[in-house]
Amino acid sequence: MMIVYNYSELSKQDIQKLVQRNVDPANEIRAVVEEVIANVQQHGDRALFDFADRFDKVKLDKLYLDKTELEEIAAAVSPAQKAALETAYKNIYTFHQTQLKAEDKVETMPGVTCWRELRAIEKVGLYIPGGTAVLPSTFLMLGIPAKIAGCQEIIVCSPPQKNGKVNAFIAQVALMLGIDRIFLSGGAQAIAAMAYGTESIVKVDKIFGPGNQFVTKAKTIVQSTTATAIDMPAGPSEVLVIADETAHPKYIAADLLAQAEHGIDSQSVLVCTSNEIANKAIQEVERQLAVLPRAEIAQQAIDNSYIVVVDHLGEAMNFSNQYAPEHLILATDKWQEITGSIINAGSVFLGNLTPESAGDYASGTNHTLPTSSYARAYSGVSVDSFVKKITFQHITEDGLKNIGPAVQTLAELEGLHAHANAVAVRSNG
Ligand code: HSO
Ligand code: ZN
Repeated sequence: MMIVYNYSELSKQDIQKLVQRNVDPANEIRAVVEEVIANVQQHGDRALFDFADRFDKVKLDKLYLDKTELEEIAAAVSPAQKAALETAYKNIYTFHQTQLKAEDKVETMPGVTCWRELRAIEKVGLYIPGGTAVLPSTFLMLGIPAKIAGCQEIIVCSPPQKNGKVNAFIAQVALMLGIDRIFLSGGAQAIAAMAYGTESIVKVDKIFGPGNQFVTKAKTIVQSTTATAIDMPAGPSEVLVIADETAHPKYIAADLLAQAEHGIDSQSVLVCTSNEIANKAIQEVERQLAVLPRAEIAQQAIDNSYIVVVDHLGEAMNFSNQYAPEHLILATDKWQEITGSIINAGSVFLGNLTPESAGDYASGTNHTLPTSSYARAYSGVSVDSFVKKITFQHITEDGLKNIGPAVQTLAELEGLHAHANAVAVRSNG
């Protein structure tokens, strides 16, 4: 059951406590993960076979599925399912494609030109989880921007099912993306394999993708022990719904539950402008929850969730900015009046007809987003996440005359004479 708080009765400390989540650094997880990483570093592919046996309960004779095998597996996807995946693919592609923009060159002084150019990260690793819910949509959300960016090598790891294969939808997405190999490895071992490389898995430059606590811990460890970057530290998924009297309790409840069914540690927060809305939403949550196939999971997440009653939408926004939600739903017809005051959020859903599910799957935006209040400083995954922006500059003879004196003076005031010389030798012929 969701606890209801009254915003006006909450102290600063109460709010701080309410918005805090997943602060436990899970050090017992670190020990397990470090051992897995060491094992993969030492034994490479052999360790991956052993872990598949131990954790995924499958004896693999080969570490990957090739194109022919993926085609065989994907044959089980129905035409309607394929069409839905294609709609999602098209919208995500269309939205992300516009992110690849060249920047203008800037002449900062006559003869001194600076600019930035994009270069794709050469080798990226995508981790597609296979836990309680297999998420082919996550594969689309990572694979499409990687393709648009032009990454040369895209390594994909996903845990094998008991039959030593991946789910048909994952296979289908691989084919749509033109990826013809999926490595059958999951958990921390897959992250270690992509960070250090094994006989058959190439060491990548950046690792993407959500996962359980072991996967997330492995990502944070390899980030500091190798030169491998990660997309972001992704925690359990969360939503914050802001609702006023123009909202529909039925819709609010459905959105809260869509989040809750992700996992027992998911969080759904409702911030609403009256006790009446809160009570109606609670009733609706109970009604809808009762018939959900994943009710057991959703119930636990709902128990870990809460409602804050505020006096007005400004106050709601204030709380939301402190929470910095991964997903923010503005369940109000007055959404246009408050979007300007959003400071911290991963992805925002405007009005009563825009469910988070649309963005989770098919509207076009990315669903790989900062959780656990990382939205204060991080953005969600986009084409930007798969490129580097390299700065360039060119100086002409005139330019050197213009900029030279300032550079020499600055070099001398820092006591770095070789720096000054690098200008002087060019200026004095
Ligand atoms: N809400 C999840 C994404 C997802 N939902 C995948 C359904 N499938 C994190 O943004
Ligand atoms: Zn979702």
